[in-house]
Amino acid sequence: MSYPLKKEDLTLYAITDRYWLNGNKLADVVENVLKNGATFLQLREKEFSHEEMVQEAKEIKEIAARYHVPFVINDDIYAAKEINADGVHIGQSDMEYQKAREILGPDKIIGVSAGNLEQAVAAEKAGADYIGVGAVFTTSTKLDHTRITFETLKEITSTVSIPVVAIGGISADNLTQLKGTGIDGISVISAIFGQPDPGAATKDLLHRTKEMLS
Ligand code: TZP
Ligand code: MG
Repeated sequence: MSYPLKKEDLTLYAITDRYWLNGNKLADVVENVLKNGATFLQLREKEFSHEEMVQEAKEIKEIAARYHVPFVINDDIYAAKEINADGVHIGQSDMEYQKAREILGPDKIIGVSAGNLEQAVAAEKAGADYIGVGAVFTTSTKLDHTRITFETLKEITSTVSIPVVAIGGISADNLTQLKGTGIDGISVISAIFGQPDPGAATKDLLHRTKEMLS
């Protein structure tokens, strides 16, 4: 993987979503979010063609590099390869992981989503650098999500040794409920990008997350 990835890099993992842009430019919002302390960045644009992804990712990559924040692309392994991103975040299937590793090589970050213990263990065994586990709360950002209990989350964090980030419906108001689950960080879309001031929201979340993790 490129860095190597440290658990602290995953403290506050921001995932983009242009749904919330409100006429603002993604690059500007991302810069504001990184300036205010997000520790990891994923470009997730489900509606983008490969070409659009490449174009947007090039600009975002430059910004992330300036803030020394690891930058991964959701799903589009070839876009990640093409722009030399720090890595990708993919679904949990073993095949997808193997393909991503083959294309990106040993030095890139590959994050994998896991919705249960079995998937988490499989992802670690395959070689994933971290896993995203959720949804820990209900969320309207991803309507087809399935919830995971805190019990299962704890089971996962105590079983795998790679870093674990929780995802799904996490907000400034509910994140303290994750205390003691053994996670290494939180991963959010709407709690940052859906806020009137994404920079201020980032700063506040970072503070609260550090407190929750301590
Ligand atoms: N995967 C599981 S829940 C989710 C994803 C991508 C959505 C997270 O978005 P939000 O707004 O932080 O709930
Ligand atoms: Mg996916």
